[in-house]
Amino acid sequence: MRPILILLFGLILLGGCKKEGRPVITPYGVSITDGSVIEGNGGNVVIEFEVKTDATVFGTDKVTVWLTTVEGSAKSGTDFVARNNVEVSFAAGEQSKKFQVEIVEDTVQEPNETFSVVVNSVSANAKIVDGTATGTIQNDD
Ligand SMILES: [Ca+2]
Ligand SMILES: [Ca+2]
Repeated sequence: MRPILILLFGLILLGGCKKEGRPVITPYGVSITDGSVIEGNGGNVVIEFEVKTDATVFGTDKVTVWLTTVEGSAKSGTDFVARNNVEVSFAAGEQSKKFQVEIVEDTVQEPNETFSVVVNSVSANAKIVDGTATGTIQNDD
């Protein structure tokens, strides 16, 4: 019986040491920041959103975020290209990722238009801190 107890005690100690080495206490907080772009009249215009974790991803951790575009005054198909449940992952050492949405350029005079990017879900080791970003398409016609 005694060796088993010693083994258990050792494992608990080992576990404690491992935890002390962690600079981060999960869950990681995930947020997404607003984006804006001048519409353009052709070519390949994209609007960029920054997806961030509140701490650099540590060790063997991997943080995964799923993002979807939501129409506002800007409509999918005519103003931007919809993205649905797109996976963005953070590996060790990462804290910031770009999420791009393609813009549909035109030469039509119209007001500035907006749509949203929302965080649908995150991996079990993360939580949503700010899960909605506004994307603004600035008219240039
Ligand atoms: Ca334009
Ligand atoms: Ca326009």
